[in-house]
Amino acid sequence: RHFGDARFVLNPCSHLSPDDIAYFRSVLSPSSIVQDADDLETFNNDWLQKHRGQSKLVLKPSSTEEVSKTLKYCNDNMLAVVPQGGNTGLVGGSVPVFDEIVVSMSNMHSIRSFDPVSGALVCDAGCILEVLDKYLEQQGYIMPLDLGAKGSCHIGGNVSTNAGGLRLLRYGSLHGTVLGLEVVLPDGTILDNLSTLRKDNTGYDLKQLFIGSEGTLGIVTGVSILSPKRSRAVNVALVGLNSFDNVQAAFKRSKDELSEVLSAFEFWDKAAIQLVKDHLLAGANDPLESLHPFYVLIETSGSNKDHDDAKLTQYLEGLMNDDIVQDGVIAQDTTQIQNLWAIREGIPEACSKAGAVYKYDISMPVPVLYQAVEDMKNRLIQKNAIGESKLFTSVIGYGHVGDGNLHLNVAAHEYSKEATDLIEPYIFEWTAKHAGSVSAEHGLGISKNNHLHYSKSPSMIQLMKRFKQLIDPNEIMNPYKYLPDQ
Ligand code: FAD
Ligand code: S2G
Ligand code: ZN
Repeated sequence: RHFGDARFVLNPCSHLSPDDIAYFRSVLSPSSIVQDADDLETFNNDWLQKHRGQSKLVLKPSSTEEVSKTLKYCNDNMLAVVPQGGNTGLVGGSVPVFDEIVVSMSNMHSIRSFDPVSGALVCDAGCILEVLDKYLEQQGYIMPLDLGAKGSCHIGGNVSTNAGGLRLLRYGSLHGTVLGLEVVLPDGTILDNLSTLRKDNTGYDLKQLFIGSEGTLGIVTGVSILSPKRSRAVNVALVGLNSFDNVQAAFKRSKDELSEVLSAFEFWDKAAIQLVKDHLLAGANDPLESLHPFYVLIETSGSNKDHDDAKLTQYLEGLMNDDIVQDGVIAQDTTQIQNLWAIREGIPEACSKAGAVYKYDISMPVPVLYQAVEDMKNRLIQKNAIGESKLFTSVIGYGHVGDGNLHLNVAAHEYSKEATDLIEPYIFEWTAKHAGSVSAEHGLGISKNNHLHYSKSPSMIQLMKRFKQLIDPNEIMNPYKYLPDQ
């Protein structure tokens, strides 16, 4: 992001003073205050290494009270703040644009309570997703979401981005599984809505407004989430297919024949697996003998292994007999299950190793899901912009079929205005034309905030702005992001 970019109307936030540091030292422990230039680096750079801030101060509060005092002071003194969880966000939302103060939730990682009857888990926002899933595994339960970033992302960040991920098909969105939130507002008010009730129809459901608000309304400090029982029997199969029509046919059949035990249906194309083989699986063999135009990973999760095995085998045999799939394997043990998932979860990393990758996380009706990849490829061919010694090297498609969510990645040698202009606004116009959303699950951050109008009406955007004004009148919360620039 170029500094002094004419786009940014510098909001009237002030800059740090020695008095500010003195105040934070009076509230937080010395180890919770980071000012060393080297230590600041990780907090100023996003996972894609595409967005870089200049923050001179990172605060790591250890309690909701400390967050409240910190935010109130920042609000009273017009100091801009970027809340940060695991910093795995992909839209530039988790790092400063200029020298905003980073409030990192990494020191708030306690599990507060777990109810083994309902599965209601209450924890600090800074708990790492994978740590929570391992804790629940001991209790016979499972987190209702799973992402490739599980080893670093925080549940507070997941809630703040309304993360989707690999299990949404089975367990639904966080708008359904989050039972309550504890949130600190910019003025320091602590909203204690950490309910563990499944039903509570008393007034506006305020937590919903913070789910997916990306740090622009307040800081999530506590999460109450409903975790389902962990299935005793998990199966994973990988199949190779010749067309996306066959991917759709396999998906439709999976809903009929696997039905209640279906827990994931992920696809990727040949370009994706080629990158994984080139950059991650070096040497390891491809589980399917030859390269296929498309791959689908199917997971079932149920209570009776024999029953599920029979269902899955019958489903796969039917696909083979009807020439919907060309090849397939069923994992025989947990190691093979992990190896198959590692291919799918390795695609983002493999893409980022392919060069400067332009990422588009779009949702649309399933029938046109892969059309976006084909139309993009054709466009770049027509523009003579893809291939050896051209601007772009490959166009990759993968994602969550059941959610109608495509991850379109366009790999270039480097980020440039010329490359960007060949893809944008084309991809956003394409998505709007196909009644899709320009951000299915990754959110808006600073990458998509000025493309919001492709998916939301002026009246919707106007109401969002009014709500932002109501909650954060000083505009200290994650400025320059999420909503369109003035
Ligand atoms: P951060 O990146 O730290 O922050 C994300 C946003 O939330 C920022 O705007 C930040 O200001 C705000 N925020 C963070 N914590 C808080 C808080 N406590 N209170 C208020 N605001 C806060 N995303 C998906 O949806 N589905 C996927 O399948 C998926 N897979 C991924 C795979 C990989 C390999 C990677 C690198 C990322 C993936 N992501 C995916 C994107 C990212 O992991 C998610 O957006 C995740 O929810 C971000 O969590 P985080 O803790 O890293 O948040
Ligand atoms: C996924 C991760 C990020 C990306 O793998 O499901 O959400 O787009 C993505 O590579
Ligand atoms: Zn995804």
